[in-house]
Amino acid sequence: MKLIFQLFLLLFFNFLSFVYSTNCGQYKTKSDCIYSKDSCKCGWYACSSEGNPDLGYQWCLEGDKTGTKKFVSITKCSNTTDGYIYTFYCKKYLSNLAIAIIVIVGILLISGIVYYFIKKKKDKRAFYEQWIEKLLECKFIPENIYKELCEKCKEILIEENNVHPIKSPVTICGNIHGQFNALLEIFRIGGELSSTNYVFLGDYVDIGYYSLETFSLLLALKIKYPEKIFLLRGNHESKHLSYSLGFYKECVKKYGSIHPWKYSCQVFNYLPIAAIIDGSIFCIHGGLSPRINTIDQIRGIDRMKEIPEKGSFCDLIWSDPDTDDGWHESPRGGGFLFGNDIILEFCRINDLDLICRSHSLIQNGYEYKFEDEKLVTIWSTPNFCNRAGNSASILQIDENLNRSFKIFIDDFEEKEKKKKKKKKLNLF
Ligand SMILES: [Mn+2]
Repeated sequence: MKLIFQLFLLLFFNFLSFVYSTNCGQYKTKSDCIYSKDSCKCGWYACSSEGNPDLGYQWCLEGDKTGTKKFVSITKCSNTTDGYIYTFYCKKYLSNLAIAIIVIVGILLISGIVYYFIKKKKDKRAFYEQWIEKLLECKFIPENIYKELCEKCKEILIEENNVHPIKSPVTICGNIHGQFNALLEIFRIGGELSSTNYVFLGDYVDIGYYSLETFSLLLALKIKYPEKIFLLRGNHESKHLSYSLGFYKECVKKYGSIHPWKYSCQVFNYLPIAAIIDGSIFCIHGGLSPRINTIDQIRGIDRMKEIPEKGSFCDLIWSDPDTDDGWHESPRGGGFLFGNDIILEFCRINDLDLICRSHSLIQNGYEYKFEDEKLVTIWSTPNFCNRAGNSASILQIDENLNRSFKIFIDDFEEKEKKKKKKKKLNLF
């Protein structure tokens, strides 16, 4: 394909140079030719010394305004050395021909370029598909491919807003923390991408053993389905936490290099802070901030950086709801504890039905913090750390914004044993 494209370019530019360099003769003036238009019956004519200068003949050509020419006669010129106006004819002729050919070549060129890019896009899709196949088997991919995934994902994420708008139906997923089985289970029970979008509330890495595979698969799916998969930022998507809580060590162990961790940290900085579903369900990793009253204020945050230790950006990622009204210091060290009065006020100001967040382990997989059901915590890692014994959940929102939770537990090993033949996961 590349060769055809180059050939097109070559032909096109060769032709252009041919048109502009062609000179059928030295144009002088009409009067240089002894035969004037009146004395010659031709509409256009040319006296050419190229014909046969010794014999003193002139080429006499006839044509009309449409550019059609025909040879009429050869008439003897009395002064053939006095030049010719052959150029006049020749250029006219060429200009029409040139336009026709330029149009044809132009069309071919444009269709060639369009075809080239469509083909390239398809090839790229096929390229990611083969790695997705591998990642679905919980195998990590070569370092150069992982680097490419990160680079490509940054290009997509930079286009997304701090508060990214998402349309229902959508499946909302909480913390995963490198438990790869949990991610596969989410897709199994959540359904195919043709029937639902997915938004993940952050904390993909650290603690579990498969942070790299989990994050890689999410990146690859984000690239393949940028309008279907949405990844928000959790507090673990930071240099500081992912260095000390497992992801860094896992990268070094699996790749023998710190570079994949560095590429990942760059991607972390591009992840959106929040999402809003059909304008009424607000999704965030942690919670609210005393410095933020409106969603518009979140849109103004510069997110392309490490999560700061304090300030509104930090609060949104780190805060937790609490039974006491008002704002209180958080035992986590970052963010705040906020009460139901704060939640109700934020929902009222921003016309929200629900705030969806993760960030806290919930024994039953999800929890409405208060009876009015304006804030829910979703946790998607069953049996956290292989010892918490908790259930996990996802929240599905349909086109009418009806909510339904799907609960799952850590019974993956038993399921595997039961399966005589391993059924391939069909996501799409
Ligand atoms: Mn968290």
